[in-house]
Amino acid sequence: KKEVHVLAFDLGASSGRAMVGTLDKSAQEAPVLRLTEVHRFPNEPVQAGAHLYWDILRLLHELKQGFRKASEGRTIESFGIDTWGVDYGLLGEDGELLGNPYHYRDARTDHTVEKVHAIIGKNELFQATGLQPLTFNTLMQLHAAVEQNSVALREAKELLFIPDLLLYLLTGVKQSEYTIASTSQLLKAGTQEWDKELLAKLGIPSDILPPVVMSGQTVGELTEAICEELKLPPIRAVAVPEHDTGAAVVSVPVDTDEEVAYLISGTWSLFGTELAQPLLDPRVLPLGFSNEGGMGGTARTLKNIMGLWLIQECKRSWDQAGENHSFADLVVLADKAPAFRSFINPDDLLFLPPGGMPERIQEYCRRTGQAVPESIGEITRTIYESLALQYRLVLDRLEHLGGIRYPRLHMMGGGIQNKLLCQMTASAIGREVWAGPVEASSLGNVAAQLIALGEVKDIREARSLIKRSYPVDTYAPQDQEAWEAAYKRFLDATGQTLIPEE
Ligand code: ADP
Ligand code: LRH
Repeated sequence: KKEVHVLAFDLGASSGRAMVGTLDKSAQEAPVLRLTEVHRFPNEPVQAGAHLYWDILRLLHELKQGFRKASEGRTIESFGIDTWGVDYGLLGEDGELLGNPYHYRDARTDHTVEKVHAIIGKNELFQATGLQPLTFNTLMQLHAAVEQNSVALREAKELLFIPDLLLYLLTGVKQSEYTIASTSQLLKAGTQEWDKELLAKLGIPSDILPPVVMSGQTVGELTEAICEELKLPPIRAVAVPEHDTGAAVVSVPVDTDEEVAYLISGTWSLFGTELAQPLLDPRVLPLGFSNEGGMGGTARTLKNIMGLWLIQECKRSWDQAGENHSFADLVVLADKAPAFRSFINPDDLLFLPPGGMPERIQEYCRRTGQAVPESIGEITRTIYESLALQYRLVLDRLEHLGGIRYPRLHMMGGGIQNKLLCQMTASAIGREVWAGPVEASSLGNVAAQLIALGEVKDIREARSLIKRSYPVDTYAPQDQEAWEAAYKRFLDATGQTLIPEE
């Protein structure tokens, strides 16, 4: 066949999408990859009573529309699903879903980290799991469920992470793909083994955890009932890197052995590198880096930065107030606003939950004695500059840990459509930014399927293919003195230092 088509579902917070990846082998020199968006749909959480939930069955419905549209005029060889990390659904004895999965921004884990640390010390937990103690990790969610005496957890026979839950609803297969499992904080650091002793100490049942599967292999196919409903032939399901960030890291457009610094820019900004082994050095915990698992068993050593969530939430508030601006318009307004007036620490937990974001940003500036941004342009500029400067701090910390200097930064994901932020980042870090690809998670998802189908040899070859098919945009640093001065003011205003005091 000259063309091979696979289907990648990528469920981000800003939207879900069904993308057909086509490997075109007709080119004379070497094959190229094309992505075609066949379906995009909202993936909004739903507040019901006191809690925030996934709208999981609506998403199953949207995936079915994706299958239909993708199959118009082409044969789909396989499919794979990636989503954000940590969230899960519980199945009962009969394999039915026990209620709606919670969304990780739900408030029920607000005080769980301290409770967990009272049982297992901070350093011990980090050494065991390699992950930062983020309020929303599956471990924290499950401990909160234990404490709150959750009926669903008491009744649960199985736990499936969201992409595996959707895969189960489509194929009947129950598994846990490694990269998504690695976001849970339930695995022993750098391994594919559930840490049963640790879970027992926290009262979390480990017999509900399914077998861990490595990505890049076929794991099942669409059920007969779904094939009949959609009038489709059986399509095979591939375990792709089911964590969106894990999938994005597969598509870093570098096909040499050099160590790269990447920044996946979407709802979150994930800043880090890929290593053969997790970094469990005691210096790592205070610097904020986690070690998640990568395709092929690598360690994705990275830091979660609050990211474009801050903009999404401001936009939502302004839209509700009738001040409608597209993401592109917001960039224009920020560009016109005065530079370096006030800064926020984007990672302040004040900014984690949804709602009232412009006011919370103003409150932060007021509380830290800075000028309070008033207009939409001023607020967005504060966010973009603060993100760029936070990236600088995290890069400095990563280089401090590893004792190396990265020649450039690879920015990837939907956020690189914001050229102002790419430029600000290059200026803040004082070196080049190479931006691309935009649909990084979908490309990683597609690449893993092509590997499973035997069309692409390995990750290295997949990265070459992506590099060839999606050239990057480069940004050179500008106004270095002004950005250096701004960095010092940013650290002061946000009370941060290269090595934080405990
Ligand atoms: P997710 O993590 O939800 O998958 P994406 O990778 O799709 O996120 O990135 C979405 C973000 O990209 C939006 O929140 C927005 O800030 C940014 N973005 C998308 N399109 C544009 C644009 N045209 N101009 C500026 N920013 C954009
Ligand atoms: C990015 C992401 C990130 C997780 C967060 C919950 O979409 O998957 O890597 O930490 O969402």
